[in-house]
Amino acid sequence: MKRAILAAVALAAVAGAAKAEDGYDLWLRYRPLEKAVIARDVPYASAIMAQGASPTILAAREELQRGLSGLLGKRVPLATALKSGTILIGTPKDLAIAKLALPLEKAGAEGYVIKTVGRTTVIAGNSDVGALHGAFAYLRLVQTRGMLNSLDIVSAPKIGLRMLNHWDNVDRTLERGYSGISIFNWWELPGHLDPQYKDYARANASLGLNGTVLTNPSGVSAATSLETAWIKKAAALAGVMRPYGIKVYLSVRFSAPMEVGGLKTADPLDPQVRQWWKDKADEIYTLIPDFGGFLVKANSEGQPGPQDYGRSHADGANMMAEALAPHHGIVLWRAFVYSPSPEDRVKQSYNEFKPLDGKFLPNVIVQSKNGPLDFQPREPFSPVFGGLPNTSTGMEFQITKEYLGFEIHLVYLAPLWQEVLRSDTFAKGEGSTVARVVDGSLFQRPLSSIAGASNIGTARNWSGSIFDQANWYAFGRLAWDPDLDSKTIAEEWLKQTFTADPKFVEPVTEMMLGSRETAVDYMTPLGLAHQMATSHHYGPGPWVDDAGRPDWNPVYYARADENGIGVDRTATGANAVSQYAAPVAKAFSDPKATPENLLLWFHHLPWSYAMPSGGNLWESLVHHYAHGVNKVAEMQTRWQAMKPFVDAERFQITADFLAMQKENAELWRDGSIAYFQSVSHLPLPDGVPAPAHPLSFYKSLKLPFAPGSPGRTASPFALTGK
Ligand code: BDP
Repeated sequence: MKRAILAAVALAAVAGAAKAEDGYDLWLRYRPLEKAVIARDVPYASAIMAQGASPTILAAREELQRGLSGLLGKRVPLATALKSGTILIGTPKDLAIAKLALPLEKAGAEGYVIKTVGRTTVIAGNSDVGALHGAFAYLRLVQTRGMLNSLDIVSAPKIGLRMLNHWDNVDRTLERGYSGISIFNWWELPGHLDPQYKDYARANASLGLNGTVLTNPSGVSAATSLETAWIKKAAALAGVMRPYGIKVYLSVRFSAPMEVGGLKTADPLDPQVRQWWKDKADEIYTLIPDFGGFLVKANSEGQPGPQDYGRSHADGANMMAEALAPHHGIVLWRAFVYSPSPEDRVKQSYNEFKPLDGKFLPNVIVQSKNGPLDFQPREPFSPVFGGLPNTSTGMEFQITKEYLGFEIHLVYLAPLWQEVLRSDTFAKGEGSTVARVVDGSLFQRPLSSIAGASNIGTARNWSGSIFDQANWYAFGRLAWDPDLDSKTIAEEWLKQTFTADPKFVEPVTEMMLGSRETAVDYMTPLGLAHQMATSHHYGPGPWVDDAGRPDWNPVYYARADENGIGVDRTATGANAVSQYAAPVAKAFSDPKATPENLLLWFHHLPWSYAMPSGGNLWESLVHHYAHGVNKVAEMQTRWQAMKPFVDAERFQITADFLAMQKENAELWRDGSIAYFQSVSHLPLPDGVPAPAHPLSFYKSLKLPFAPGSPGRTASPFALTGK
């Protein structure tokens, strides 16, 4: 009995502040540090002196006080005179900072300097927002247990526009959201400002994000939000974001002049239409003087666009750009153009935009998804990156895990994004990485941008799962610096979100880093793509619907038959390789030179193809599925061992989701193997157990809501045939 009590006490001591937490505080938890750490590592933080009184400086001061008071376990006072041990924050507008000769020329408009000067910690920016970013960076250092004795840091964002794209509808449903409904309560706006808006702004500012698109680019929300009443709602949100350096943008529907303006046409060359957009822009800027601009999805998946009038994407984008230019607004024109055609789908975006390179006005950014298909677990980089030297080309990632297990599967996305950003386009020879295209340096573009389709909703923990917060965090950190390493980001996030104890941080970092490859293994190994059921994108396609028709996705994207599997995208097939720069095209044309993890993306190969890594293609494929499931089981075991370090609530949701992920991964493995076996007629490799169910079983796999209904916003509780 006594021993049990002692053990419990010991456990509580290990767990430290592991009180029940619901995840609302994200990585801005500011729980008390150990006394020894404070004494050793956090000097010169006994009071806060802020220079200036702008809303942004006040926000920085408030955050510093909140954060340090929490971390140091006592209220840190504000000071009006500089004393030894004070934190001084501001800009060179203030004499105390100006005379310090800080290296602010390297900090740019939004970056910061953090420097220990004598017994003072100075946090400075060229602008108030820069200072605010510095305050958050300083708090990150304290939370991640950095040594703060002699700081000498300069940091500036490498990419100009760093934004979240909300696919939020005006009725608050989410296109591809798995964390509740939209946090933007349009019904109550502009009358009531939910306190969550400020926390949202704080979280984004802590990462240095500087823009947010409030509405979904697909569907009618993009028209409704241009009505005057809605612009006023957006203006109210802009008011909350402004002190945090975040501009609001709206998605706009190309046909809005008709839907909202009552015009007969939306033809971009029609003078009345052009005037309508100008007037609309003027109206918006009257209400939101620092409005960011428009995000547009046009002529894609049935959305209206300039091609409806025989005009080009450039005609459409430039019309809007002209309307926004006097106000310094930006058009983000999406390159995700998908309309069913006999042509290989992955070629469409490049085919439509390459001929328009150089035809866009300077305030237009063409925003491309990372891959040429659609946010798959793995794709090669889109040839739009590097292919448009005379166009500002922005990156679009998907933070919400539409194709990676929604909020249920633990998949840390930074390795995926890093893989893309580090891919070499060879557009200007070796070293022409996607990151250098996106940050504008490769082609010396005036504008640069990176966007992430948000995973935020009304779930108390914001993202549906605790580990999906890491994807929001990682997106923001990579947006600031696309050269950051996904391991560093994972460690930072874990230390702030849970504990800095290495016994927790090391194993869980490793688990996070492997998690994306694990999902690739059980979903779409070896360069396969889009094996998700057409209706929901969560689990494997059931392959045959109730009417006996095969699900289009697995069939179209795997092209598996008796002879082999994969899509021939070389010169003998769809020739998508020709869209890449010569050295890349050459490598992708040769199965031996194509990375094994993209093999079936570019090649249709016989099942007996000898794999460089050993075995034949069939054996290798089966092995990957099995490996993926085993890895999820390992994640489960590893997480169980972390129980002493995590509060009960956040431990349990993660354990529950991992159990569901394990069950789902088995269905992915068994269903995929059963399907490919049904077309290849090959026996299973030695030692591989037969799938638990016949192929017909997977037909009955359904999610408990109708695809395309508002229910898509809800989580499927389980993908199960039981
Ligand atoms: C697809 C999604 C769809 C989005 C589309 C897009 O399934 O819901 O509207 O992307 O990016 O992946 O516009």
